[in-house]
Amino acid sequence: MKQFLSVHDAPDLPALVAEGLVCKKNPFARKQLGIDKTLGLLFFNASLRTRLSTQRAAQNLGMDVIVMNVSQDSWGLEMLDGAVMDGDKAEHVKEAAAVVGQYCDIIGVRSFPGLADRDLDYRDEVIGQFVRYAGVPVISLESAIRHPLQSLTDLITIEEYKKTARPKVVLTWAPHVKALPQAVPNSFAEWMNRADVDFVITHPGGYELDKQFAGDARVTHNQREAFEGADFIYAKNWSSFTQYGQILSRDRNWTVNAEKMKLTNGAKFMHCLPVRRNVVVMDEVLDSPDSIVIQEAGNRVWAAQVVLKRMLEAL
Ligand code: AN0
Ligand code: CP
Repeated sequence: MKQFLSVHDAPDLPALVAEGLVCKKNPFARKQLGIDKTLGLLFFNASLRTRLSTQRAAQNLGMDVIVMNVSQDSWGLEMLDGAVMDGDKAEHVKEAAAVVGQYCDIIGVRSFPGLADRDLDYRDEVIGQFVRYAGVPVISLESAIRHPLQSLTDLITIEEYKKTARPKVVLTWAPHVKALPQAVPNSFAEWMNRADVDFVITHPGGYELDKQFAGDARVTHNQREAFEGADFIYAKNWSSFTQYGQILSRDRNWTVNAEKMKLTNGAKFMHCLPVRRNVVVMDEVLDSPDSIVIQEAGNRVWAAQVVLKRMLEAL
């Protein structure tokens, strides 16, 4: 594997998921693979799970890890090629990415969208510029429009917990107080559309995802209908794609609660975290045995480890 930016870098999904579960069974089996190799993790935005699970995965493979909070601790980076740099940005990504590539064998980058300019965000240029200029393999730690390590984790988790060969998986929009990216639902849809699952998306009108991610997935504005017979409920808030970056609804009728979970086929509740309790989902669901959010977050290690393993094997 030369890069991990989207599902397109993972053509053999069932094999990748199975290999992730092998890592989980025997985390230290390939402890020699990463000896004398260094992973660099660059964060333009906050993180708990991605930051720690990816470090843990690298350690399991014997790698060294260096981490930087780019926005706080480094120079302001200009992303635009050809820019006249007479503003507040001290360094161009062309040098910065290439320099980090001198120190690291693999680089991970997290960078959220601005949610102001859709065309700009959907060019996904921060991660793109690192891929262009780093000279080493790049892993997306969540870009402006995708979160592939989360989606691989989610697929591993569904594989672990499914009770039928082809489970019904429902992505439901849920309310939130802040405008959030579409990266997690975009990626989740992109991965579920390629997995062997019965995939349904439910959201209020105006929250349609970009067609390149939603594909031909069934979409309904009726959340209760979507929940009927579901094996997995995957909740997430996102801001509007069509009215870009806007909050169109704060309707708490979309909050996931125990009464709605009763409509399902004993579904497991999933969320990528961080989650706002009693806004996105009620305590009664999150604290019930049906919630697998902690196990899901735990699986972030195995998604990162299988990706790092494949990259190390290809160095
Ligand atoms: C981020 C998002 O929605 O993309 C990160 C999720 C992994 N969430 C928040 O900012 C709350
Ligand atoms: N799910 C996830 O990516 O969490 P963090 O933002 O804490 O890394």
